[in-house]
Amino acid sequence: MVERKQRSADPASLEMINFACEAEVPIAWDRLDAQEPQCGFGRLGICCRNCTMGPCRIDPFGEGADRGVCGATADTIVARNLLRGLLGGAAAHSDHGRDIVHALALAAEGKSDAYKIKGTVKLRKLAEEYGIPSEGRNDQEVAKDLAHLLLGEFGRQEGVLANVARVPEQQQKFWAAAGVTPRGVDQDIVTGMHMTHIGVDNDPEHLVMGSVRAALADGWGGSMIATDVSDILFGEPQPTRSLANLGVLNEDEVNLIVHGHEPTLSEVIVAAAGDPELVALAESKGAKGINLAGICCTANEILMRHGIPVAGNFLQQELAIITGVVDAMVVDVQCIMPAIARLQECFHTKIFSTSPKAKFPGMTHIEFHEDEAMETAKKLVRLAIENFPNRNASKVRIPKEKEGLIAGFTTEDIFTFLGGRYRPSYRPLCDGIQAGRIRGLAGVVGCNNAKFTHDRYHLEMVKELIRNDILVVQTGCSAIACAKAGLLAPEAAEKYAGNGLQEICRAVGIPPVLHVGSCVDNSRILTAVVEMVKEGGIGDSIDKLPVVGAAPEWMSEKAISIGMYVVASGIFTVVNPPLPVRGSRYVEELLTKTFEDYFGATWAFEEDPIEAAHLMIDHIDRKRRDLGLPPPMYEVPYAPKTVETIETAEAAAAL
Ligand code: BF8
Repeated sequence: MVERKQRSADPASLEMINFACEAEVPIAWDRLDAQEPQCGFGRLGICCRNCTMGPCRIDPFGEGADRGVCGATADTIVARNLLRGLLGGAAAHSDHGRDIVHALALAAEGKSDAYKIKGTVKLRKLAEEYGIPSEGRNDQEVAKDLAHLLLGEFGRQEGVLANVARVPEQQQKFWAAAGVTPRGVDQDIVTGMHMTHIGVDNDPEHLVMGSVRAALADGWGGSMIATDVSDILFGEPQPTRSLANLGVLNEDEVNLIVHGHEPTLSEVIVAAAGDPELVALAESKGAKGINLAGICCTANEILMRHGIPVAGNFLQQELAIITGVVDAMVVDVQCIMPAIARLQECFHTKIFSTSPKAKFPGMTHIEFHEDEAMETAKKLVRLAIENFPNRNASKVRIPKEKEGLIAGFTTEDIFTFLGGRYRPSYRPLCDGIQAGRIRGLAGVVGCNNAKFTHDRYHLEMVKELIRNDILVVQTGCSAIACAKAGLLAPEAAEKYAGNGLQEICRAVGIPPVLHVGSCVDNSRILTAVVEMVKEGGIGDSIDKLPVVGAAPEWMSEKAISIGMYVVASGIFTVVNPPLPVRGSRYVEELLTKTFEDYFGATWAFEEDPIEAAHLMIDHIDRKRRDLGLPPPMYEVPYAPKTVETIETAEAAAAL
């Protein structure tokens, strides 16, 4: 059981958690309590229900059954379950990517009133990369060919994914030797599912390699395509200022929250919310305007491109509604708790599901289709406005917290930024690392998980990394956690970063923690490390770079896929909780040790965020030594204090 005062490191969330308890409104942490004790077999990965001779489970103490009815061992069952979970994540990202390409095709064919091609530079760049003629042709013509080519990557039946050509030579060699070079996005996911069927693949190592291949098809395929095409369709993000946390909700405006993942819907809602007719309608209802905010990765998408404020991350979706001022929440796909539908019984909020793929009992379904995007978006905004007069003033409670941030960094500008406007290259970043002013680079990403103090693990880890002069790049709910704590503001460098990182941040005016987008935008981290390899001087393949990854509060299947493609691309990655593989010592060792021989990188499991940060720092220092780089320019004393725990307890006591 997570004690109430330990439920969140974010004071705004703690306030709303306490409020929910007083109002006897059950939220995620209460439902977690009701689930205790959770299934130990499931946590270890040794429960199989892939056929109706089961469910079977293996006795982890070696006293009971050591095989399922079919004869599958713990090693097989664990590897098979890992693969099934990962495929759910890879499919979610990749299906999202496919939808964005469909929207590009509509824009290219002039069949959409909502989508226009805004990222012309990126369109032309990709056309050149993929060999699509561009000269003398307009954007629509080029985009049509590009959309056709990219849709082919999902259904590709022969050869390997086109984006494998982006991968450094050493990684390509590793993948070829392990037989995991991704072929086609759909193919690698479907083949993976086939492998998990009873009586198909029973070799645990082979099953794990099936996971790697599907994950690479996601990272270098589905997710990377989603990012590239979003940039073409909606424009490449630019560094932009905004605000994060529940305090962005306004009592005197219509509050509309978009929650989920796909920018095809949220981008159009941004446009619709600015429609003068709808703004006038809001005013006629007594509101001062329309306040749009986001939750989860949809928030990140419209934050990156429009500076729309972020109301919160995954574990704040219920808390936002409990403020009593959310007039409508529009959801699409992924990370949407079905529980929010029930909150409509206690609060005036109306929740609309919109995806043909995702319906929720209790929500009103207004289906969104790309070819009538603007019409649907306006309808949803109007419904939010019409619900504004239904607020119950006695139930309104908005936490005051909202923190300033800068977001909107991309592979194209993230480090060229370090070179300044007149010297756009990765050279200054590589120079900074070579000299030891920046010790290395860490990607800290992923979810919240009700089993751990909300946000605490992200904050403690990221603070420890930047204190040790490691530049941090972020996506997803991790980025939102750090934004709420002020780590995405330039001032954070003075307050939290080590001397070397501070010097860099001061010189170029960037925060020590760079927000690069939603979870599909983890592909930006892949393309950034490719640029670092190309620039040279800090390793001629990804596995040699002083670069690490982490997901300190992960919970979704997408995170399994992300972790797997990051590790298999050569980046050491620490996660908490551990993958559900501990029922098989063989599979655990394969992932955390033997992978080094296959991919030059491994997974690591570590619950303590400071210890985890030091695994990452040690790894970076080892890579620096292997490269013959000097030690970090500034020595940083080891100070394992868990700052957030103390702050959380104080915040809880103050309530
Ligand atoms: O895709 S970080 S809780 S919102 S799964 Fe979900 Fe996890 Fe948040 Fe974004 Ni990513």
